[in-house]
Amino acid sequence: MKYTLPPLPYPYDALEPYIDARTMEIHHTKHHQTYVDKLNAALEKHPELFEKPLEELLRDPAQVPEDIRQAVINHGGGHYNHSLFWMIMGPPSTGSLQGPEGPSGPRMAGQANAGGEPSGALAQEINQKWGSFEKFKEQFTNTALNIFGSGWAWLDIYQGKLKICTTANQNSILMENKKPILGLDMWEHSWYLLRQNRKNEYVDAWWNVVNWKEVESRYKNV
Ligand code: MN3
Repeated sequence: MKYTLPPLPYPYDALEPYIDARTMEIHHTKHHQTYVDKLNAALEKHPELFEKPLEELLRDPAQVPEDIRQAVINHGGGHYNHSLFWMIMGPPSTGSLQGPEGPSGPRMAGQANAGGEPSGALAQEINQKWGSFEKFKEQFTNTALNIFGSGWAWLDIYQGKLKICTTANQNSILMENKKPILGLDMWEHSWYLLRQNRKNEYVDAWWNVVNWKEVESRYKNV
């Protein structure tokens, strides 16, 4: 089956004012769509690969024929990374979000309370490993800002433990046997329209839209 662009689980303006609607729309309908299209175009040369889960191809790209291997790494990785990225964000718990019935209406299920801090077992492991959530946040932020060129910062699980790591381009961390639970897109298209060169503002703002409930559920389902 051909890959298709997954719909965003919230409207384009839902992450305002931290990530603007125009950036979200272009990022989703142009950038992500292009990864989907180019992944499909590559796999059409070896259609039997449509039957395999994308995770499997990304975990072990050696099984992908050489003529499309790099295209699958780039565009399959791009599709996988962005699909995760949309899910681990959500409307901030303070800000302009309103429920479907207006300011006094209920928030949409599963869409509230982004930002803040994780809870439960994930919070415990973060505190154990980094000392506090603030220290974790600082290290993740520094790691993201130190990426040279385009790439991603990740909170992942490797050999049963939480780690912070980065990948270049659209490389998937599945290739390194790591499981991503939180990812931050550090390609310029993620912030340039709103913030130009001020990528530190983008990272600071992004923490307000992290959907920790989703990250926690990925942490539990390892
Ligand atoms: Mn992107």
